[in-house]
Amino acid sequence: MKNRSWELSESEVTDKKFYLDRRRFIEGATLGALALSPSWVLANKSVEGISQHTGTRRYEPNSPAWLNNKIQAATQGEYRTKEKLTPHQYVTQYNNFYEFGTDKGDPFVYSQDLRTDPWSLEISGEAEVTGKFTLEDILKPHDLEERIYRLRCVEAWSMVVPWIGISLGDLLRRFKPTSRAKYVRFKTLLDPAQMPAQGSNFKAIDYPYVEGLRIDEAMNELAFLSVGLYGEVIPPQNGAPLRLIVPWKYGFKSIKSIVSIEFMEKRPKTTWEISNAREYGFYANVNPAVDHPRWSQATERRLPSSLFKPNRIDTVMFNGYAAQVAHLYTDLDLRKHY
Ligand SMILES: Nc1nc2c(c(=O)[nH]1)N[C@H]1C(S)=C(S)[C@@H](COP(=O)(O)O)O[C@H]1N2
Ligand SMILES: [Mo]
Repeated sequence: MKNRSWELSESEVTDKKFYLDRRRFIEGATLGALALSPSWVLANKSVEGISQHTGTRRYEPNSPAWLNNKIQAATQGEYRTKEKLTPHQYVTQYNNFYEFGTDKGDPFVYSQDLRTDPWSLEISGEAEVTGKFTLEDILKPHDLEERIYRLRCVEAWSMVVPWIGISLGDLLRRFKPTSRAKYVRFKTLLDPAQMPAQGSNFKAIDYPYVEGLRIDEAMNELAFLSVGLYGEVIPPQNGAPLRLIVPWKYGFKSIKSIVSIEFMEKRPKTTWEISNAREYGFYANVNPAVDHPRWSQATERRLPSSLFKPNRIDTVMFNGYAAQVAHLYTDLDLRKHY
């Protein structure tokens, strides 16, 4: 294979058997670094869910057979990194999914009953083909591939995750976007009965969660839709059954549990921009030279990270994907368009 610019360091075996062996190993251990108490407690939830937090019980996907089969048939894609994978337990128990609470452990505890089958995706706006499609219709023509990407949160932590899914551009082209399609808007499911924080009186952000990309960003080779991770169906806390992955941008662009994709002429307003435009821009490209008003972006904590082993590394422009995406921004002042 060609020497790829995103292959930054040490090699690691990544086949599925390895995942499963590793999984068995990490499940035996507890995850001391994670806070075990949710930010709020749901009146109608038993404490039973909390016991999952000890890491002894694995997520049992109730996903349909066709999807499990597709995931099992996924091939190794060419987008990889030689960096160490972030352990499964961190990837699936240290999450941002505000619909289920704002503590990192909340999504794992409160999302397990999310109904992901049946699931439908509405395609609308500036395209020749629009309508409501089942997840199966969406995925049917595509073979799944595994891509190992870095995920860099604006909170200055990062992970390395083996996702399984499809190229976003390959999917979008099927709907034949018109020449007026300059942007793409994505929306997360709005369902307070299933996503308890959406019904709270003290919402951290507006719902449904909305994200967007410029059409050329959406068509970039790196933009990805994930339906799996670590060789299995993606668990709810990571955005089941379908979530976006935009590895050169801060994690908040990688919207979870998508129910709508709309081709638009005008730039959509996105959730974090609406909540605080000074702190979160539309572009949100990973950029060590442009600090967030409340914290530096020059370095990041690569998980697992602890007080004694912070594992702090330098943040790289475009999260290490400049060769693939820098050309998208040659006309843009990235200080102004953060
Ligand atoms: N719908 C929705 N999508 C979301 C979020 C969210 O709160 N709601 N959080 C974002 C943020 S801030 C990050 S860092 C990533 C985290 O993805 P992970 O939990 O799979 O690591 O999801 C993003 N997608
Ligand atoms: Mo984030």
